Amino acid sequence: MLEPDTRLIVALDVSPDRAVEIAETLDGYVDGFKVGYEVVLAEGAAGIERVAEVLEESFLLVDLKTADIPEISRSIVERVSEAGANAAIVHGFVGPDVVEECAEVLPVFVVATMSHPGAREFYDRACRDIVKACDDIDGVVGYVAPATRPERVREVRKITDKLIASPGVGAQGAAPGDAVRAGADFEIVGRAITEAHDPVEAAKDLTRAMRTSRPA
Ligand code: 3DU
Repeated sequence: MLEPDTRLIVALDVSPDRAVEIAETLDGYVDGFKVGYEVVLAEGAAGIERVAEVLEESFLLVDLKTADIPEISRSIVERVSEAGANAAIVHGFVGPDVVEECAEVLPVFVVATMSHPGAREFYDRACRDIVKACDDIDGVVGYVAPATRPERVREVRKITDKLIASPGVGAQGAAPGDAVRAGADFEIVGRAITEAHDPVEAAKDLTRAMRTSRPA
């Protein structure tokens, strides 16, 4: 289910109606879709359910970047799981106890560090320790590491065999294939697809670019 093929995950940071429309159109063309606060704040868990219902082939990753105490984080992931998600994204900086609780419920991608410039201030310093602390946890299927800074993807790749999903392609400046070449399994792309004149063509162009990229 979470196996990389096209290597593309589409971030649906759009209205629930638009998310459903894009998910229906691109189901099977891309490995997965990611929904987060944009959909959940509009319609609650029902927004996740609507996207999950139209997917037959691609997986659904829910990104609430959960970062609360273990019990609350677990209950968030339980709701996400009930709504039909195949995996959830949980922050790594909160510690392995939080990650472990969540990973008992649903496969988890742990944020190892982030794509924006401010992540250099604090998150990057914790990146290696986060991966080392979470790598033996059953249910941790992978990490989120930034396409904008492929050296961080390489750092994570060196210490784990688990999946790496990398956001930051397109709108945030990384080129398609940068993160895959550094060792990522998936690239997460939002606005470069959702704001494209033709999202289907944009997704196809990106999958072609990623297919030609091979890990260094
Ligand atoms: O910049 P884009 O429109 O391609 O969207 C990137 C998505 O990935 C968006 O949903 C954002 O919340 C998520 N993300 C990052 O951009 C950076 C991270 O470090 C982690 C998640």
